[in-house]
Amino acid sequence: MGWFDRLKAGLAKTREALSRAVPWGGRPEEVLEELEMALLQADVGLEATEKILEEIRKSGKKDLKEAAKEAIALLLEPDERRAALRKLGFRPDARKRAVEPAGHVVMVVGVNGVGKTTTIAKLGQYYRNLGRSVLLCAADTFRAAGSDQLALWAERLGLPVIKGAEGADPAALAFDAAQARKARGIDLLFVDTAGRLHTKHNLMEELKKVKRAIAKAEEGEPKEVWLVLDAVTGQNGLEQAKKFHEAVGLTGVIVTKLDGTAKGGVLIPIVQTLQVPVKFIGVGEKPEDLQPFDALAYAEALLEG
Ligand SMILES: Nc1nc2c(ncn2[C@@H]2O[C@H](COP(=O)(O)OP(=O)(O)OP(=O)(O)O)[C@@H](O)[C@H]2O)c(=O)[nH]1
Ligand SMILES: [Mg+2]
Repeated sequence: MGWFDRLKAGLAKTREALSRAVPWGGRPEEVLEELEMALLQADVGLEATEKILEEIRKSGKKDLKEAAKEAIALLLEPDERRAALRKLGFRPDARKRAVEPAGHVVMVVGVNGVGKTTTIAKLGQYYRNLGRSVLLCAADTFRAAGSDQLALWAERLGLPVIKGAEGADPAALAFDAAQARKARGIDLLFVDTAGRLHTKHNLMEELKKVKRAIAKAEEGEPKEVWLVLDAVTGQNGLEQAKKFHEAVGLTGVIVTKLDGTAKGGVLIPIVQTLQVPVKFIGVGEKPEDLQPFDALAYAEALLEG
């Protein structure tokens, strides 16, 4: 299966909910009314839904499906990038372009069970396949199974991993890993973190500490802090996301489990609320099911067929 078919297969539930509900060939006002309902059902949220309808009307396009695709694709970009795309007359088509982390260290955060550890393993494989050297750090030391899980993946993929004993200080471990990366001249370090509930204040404090420790080992790093969100939680994930953003300053979002939900529209309010780009999406459990995010392809996969 090609990557676009995989994306489409992963988004099947959301697409069915969207396209079945909208009579694309009908009267324009009727189409827009049904589209509005369908977008709300797909967890796009009121504000972003209104913006999409406004974009469609403004476009003056007769082909409403095409106009909807472009409007959704634009709203899947943070304001700054969207403005740049519009000014240059580019459609937001970055198809199959690789996602290049800004620096060398990517810290990965998110509440428990969203898919951080498996995503890191998939990222390790993705960048290794692009010819980069990769180091993994299992700074989820709150439970033994957390770091063992990453170590097992690392072994399977043949990637080096730095892990500590259960209960070890995650900040100290991240510090060691950042130093090791520098010393060994490894291209990319991915730091896995624990995902206890965001309502427990100390998780955020712990993550801040991990971030500071990485900066101590390597000035300016981590250049990337990626939040993993589970699409199944839909709009509920947004409040969490804001808390993480406040605590550690996100530079990107990865949305997993899009294959398990009809609420794939939630990416739009995520981007609009955080003003942070989506870097990758997960549309299944296999390594190939983690894909670099492409707004136009995503919009197409939502509305096509
Ligand atoms: N269907 C589906 N399952 C996924 C996807 N990404 C991850 N998973 C599954 O989600 C489950 C939890 O993944 P983990 O990687 O352990 O999650 P975590 O965030 O590290 O969890 P904690 O370490 O407990 O905080 C696993 O069974 C994964 O296979 C996805 O895109 N689609
Ligand atoms: Mg984990």
